[in-house]
Amino acid sequence: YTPIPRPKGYRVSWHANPAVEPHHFGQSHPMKPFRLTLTKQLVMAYGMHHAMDLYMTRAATYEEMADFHNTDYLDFLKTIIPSDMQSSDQSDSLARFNFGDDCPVFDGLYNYASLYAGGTIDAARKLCNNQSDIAINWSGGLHHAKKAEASGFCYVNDIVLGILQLLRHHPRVMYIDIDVHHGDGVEQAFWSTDRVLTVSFHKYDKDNFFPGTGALDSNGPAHPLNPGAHHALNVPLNDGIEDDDYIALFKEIIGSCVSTYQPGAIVLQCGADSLGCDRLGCFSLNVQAHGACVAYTKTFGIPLLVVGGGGYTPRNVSRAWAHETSILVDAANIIDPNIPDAVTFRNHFGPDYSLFPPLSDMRRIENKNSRAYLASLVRTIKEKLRYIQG
Ligand code: TV1
Ligand code: CA
Ligand code: ZN
Repeated sequence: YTPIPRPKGYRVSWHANPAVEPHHFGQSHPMKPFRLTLTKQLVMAYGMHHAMDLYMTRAATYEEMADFHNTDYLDFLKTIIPSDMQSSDQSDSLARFNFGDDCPVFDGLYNYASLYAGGTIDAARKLCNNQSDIAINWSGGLHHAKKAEASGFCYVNDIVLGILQLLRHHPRVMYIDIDVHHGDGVEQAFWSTDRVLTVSFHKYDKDNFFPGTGALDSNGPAHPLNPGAHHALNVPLNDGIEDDDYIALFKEIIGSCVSTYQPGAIVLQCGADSLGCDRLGCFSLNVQAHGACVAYTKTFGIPLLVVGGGGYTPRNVSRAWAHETSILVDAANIIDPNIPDAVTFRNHFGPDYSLFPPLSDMRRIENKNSRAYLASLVRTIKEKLRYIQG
């Protein structure tokens, strides 16, 4: 391969710890940390690691995680072991902290959660110290975790911890979430402050799609004394949204939000379950369209923290995150769309061995988002932005 040169005019940092990758949620559980191994193999086979500063991240400390999480929850997380899942004297705590099928107790759980959280905190600090302009942690992005509760495969909310770091240096931080699920944990953590504007794009079906929150008119507690009122924006979508509509919607909404709010830093959650053919998702996006959102967010030239999130078809998750890494190091136009021969686990990318298989055609889902509906979303969100100041 040819090493990718460093981008001109800005610095990109990569924050990872390989010890995250071997964790197993359990036999049939959809969350597979192995997708991070596949992502890293692609990034290295393309020579992109030469274009970034590489940091081996450390586990977040208990005290760092306690910046957001309750200590009784962290104490439980730290001590619980897999055999406790069957134990009757733990069943109250397991229920209280929402452990179960979605959030199982597996070997090394505390290590796993503190490692991905440490990556996002380190990435945020590099941005704050002006040692990086774009900081990437693909193992983070676990947007559902609450102060004292696991939720939706998420145990520690690394995004909240990263934003808390950024708030030490920036008056306003904007959070963008393109995971197919609603970014409820991040929204809730900051819905009483006007210093964070959260914007989530997601499939919304109150009764039939997790987590069931994130309606267009759900914008945080509307109490007149709440400075955070109106600072949670939601873009609820239906099944089958396609590339051009999604990109246009993303640009319209995010462009307006950035020019109104004037954030000092942006956090972008790149959940790859919004791709077509995802095991849990229901959108019809191709890798290029998912990447176009990352490319557009980068055009603002604002310090950018990029994290992963969902994504349940590992070969496509790694395609998207490798492509997005190439966008962030300004190499998308020079990397080979055919997956290099040297990639470890290359068999996962057959039979096409392409970085851009036609995901939108491989599993047809009827597009239930009419142009009129999408136009009404844009109109309503622009009206909501009138309450927001930069
Ligand atoms: C074990 C084994 C757990 C197989 C969970 C899909 C499984 C799911 C499993 C699953 C599954 C969900 C719910 C229902 C809440 C439950 C990382 C009352 C085939 C950020 C989290 C989705 C998404 C949770 C996380 C959802 C993220 N869907 N098989 N579980 N209950 N949970 O619907 O946003 O991507 O599906
Ligand atoms: Ca989302
Ligand atoms: Zn998701």
